[in-house]
Amino acid sequence: MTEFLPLPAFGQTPTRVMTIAGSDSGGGAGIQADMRTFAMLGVHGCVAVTAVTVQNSVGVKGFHEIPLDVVAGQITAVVDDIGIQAAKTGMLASSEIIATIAETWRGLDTGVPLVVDPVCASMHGDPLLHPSALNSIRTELFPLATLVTPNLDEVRLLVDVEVVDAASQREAARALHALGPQWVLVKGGHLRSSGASPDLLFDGTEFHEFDGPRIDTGHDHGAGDTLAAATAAALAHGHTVPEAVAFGKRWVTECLRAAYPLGHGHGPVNALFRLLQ
Ligand code: PXL
Repeated sequence: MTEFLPLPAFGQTPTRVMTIAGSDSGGGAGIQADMRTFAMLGVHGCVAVTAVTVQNSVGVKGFHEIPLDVVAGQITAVVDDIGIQAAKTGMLASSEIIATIAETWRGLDTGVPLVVDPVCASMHGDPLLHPSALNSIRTELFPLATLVTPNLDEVRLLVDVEVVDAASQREAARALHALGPQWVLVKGGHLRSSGASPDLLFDGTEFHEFDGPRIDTGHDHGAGDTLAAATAAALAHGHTVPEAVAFGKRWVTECLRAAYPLGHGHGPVNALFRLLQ
């Protein structure tokens, strides 16, 4: 990968991006993954923590939700003072937290792009969202989103479409777009039958296809977070959604190539690939 985002000059305030997401004690996914990608791309990452997970490479043992006023307060404090050029959401845990974020975001009226990664479960299948909160993702958050980035499991939960081929991927994109986001990215990385990783982007009119190699690694913890974070960083720099998605996909592909084992379970994608020998 040769082209990255422009870096700030020495001592110059960088572009700012906020992640509204959960903490992963294992350091592989969640806000830790987002901040790593932001740092490696030369943007200043700000954080609104929604929940603290207790997890390692083997699984998520539980999580603690952050009080609603603290979730809202983090977002407002950052936007009011530091200012951001884009934001993304990850693990949101509950319908109350989602409603709080939606209300806060609407009130701030930042006008900046919002990427919603509708995280429902960890790669181990451990829940990161109460099932009752699915509807809040659909009704509260999707209408505010510039881009939503579900994987195929999340597609099934959100719109009850089983994506098995290009036609059902288009059907899923249409159903998701009807929920109100400006753009939908149906990620094909979990299409196990395919040797490729075809992602489909849709704005309600036109389909854009993004082909990339499927990187066969057992270590892909944090891949979805990293894609959404890199895409948000590119949007913050003023790229169009198709350009930003193309960039995010190239970025996560390189992070997947450099993924490493950690602990006894699944290791994380590696946003530090540019530093490696
Ligand atoms: O990769 C999805 C994800 C997001 N956020 C947190 C997580 C995970 C997966 O485990 O733990 C906090």
